[in-house]
Parts: sequence; structure tokens; C-alpha cells
Amino acid sequence: MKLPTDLVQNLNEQLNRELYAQYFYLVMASYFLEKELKGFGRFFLKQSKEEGEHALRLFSYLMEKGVPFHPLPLEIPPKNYETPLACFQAAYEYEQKVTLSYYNLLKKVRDMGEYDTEEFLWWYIREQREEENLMQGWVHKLTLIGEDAVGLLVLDKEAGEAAEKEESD
Ligand code: OFO
Repeated sequence: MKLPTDLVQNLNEQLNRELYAQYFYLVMASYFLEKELKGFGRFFLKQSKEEGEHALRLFSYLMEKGVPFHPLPLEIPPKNYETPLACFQAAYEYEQKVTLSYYNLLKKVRDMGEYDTEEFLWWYIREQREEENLMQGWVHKLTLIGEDAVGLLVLDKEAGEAAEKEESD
């Protein structure tokens, strides 16, 4: 079935949010790598790559539906954070914002009876749950260590190892 024009626009906006997440996390990776916190840098590089894949999934869906693609502008993500914790808090907040946008869209497609798109969107709902949990976990750990530099190095190592493990799985 042909996608209604406003739904095409909404899906394109979601694609833009995913691309922004890719860019956002790439900038966060640079924030950590420049501070020699390589584990967190690697973590955000992995997240950035995943967000790019999420954007591609939306792009493929739009192509499959035979709709013309209209590129949207991307904002420039912030680069400086007071602390690593502030950086993770910003990531966690962004994930919650993205989740909410998927909820709103899911509600809309249900009301419209667009069941094909509804089924497509469920993958994103599940993915958002995982990503919120992940960011929330790091916010929690970084809050626990406070200003402890040794604690930060331990978490940096843990983040790097977790990213490496996921990359090799
Ligand atoms: Fe794309 O998964 Fe989060 O934003």
C-alpha cells in the first residue's frame, strides 16, 4: 500500500533523528578520544555506527515503498561537556527523546490503520528500550564514582572491553 504523504515526512524525520544520533555520538567519541579515554571513545564509535545502521533501515523502508527521498538538514551536535557524566546524560536524554518520537509515530500509524509501518516500527521500539537501558546504566555508574579519577579509568576500560566484545559478536 502507498504511504500517505505525511507519514513519509514523519519517517524521513525519524531518519534524520537517527542520522543526528550518528553524528552526535561521533562527536562524543571525539570528546573522549581527545582526552585519552579510549574505552569510552570506542563505545561511542560503536554507538555511532549502530545509529547509522538505524538510519539506513529507515532509508531502505522508504525505498521499498517507492517514495522519493528528500534529504533534511542536520544540526551540528555540541562538542564540549563539563564531565564524562554530563556527556552520558546528554546521550541518555537524546535516547529518551527519540523513544518518545517513535511512540508518537507508532500511535499515529495505529490510528491510521497503517499496520505494515506499525510492524516495521516495533523493531525501533525494542532497540530504544535497549539503548535507554545502556545509557542509563553508564549514567548510574559514572554518578557512583563521582570525581574519582581511578574509578573513571576503570569504567573507561570496562566500556572499551564491552564495545570490543559486541563488535566481535
Ligand atoms: Fe537509533 O537507536 Fe537510539 O537513537
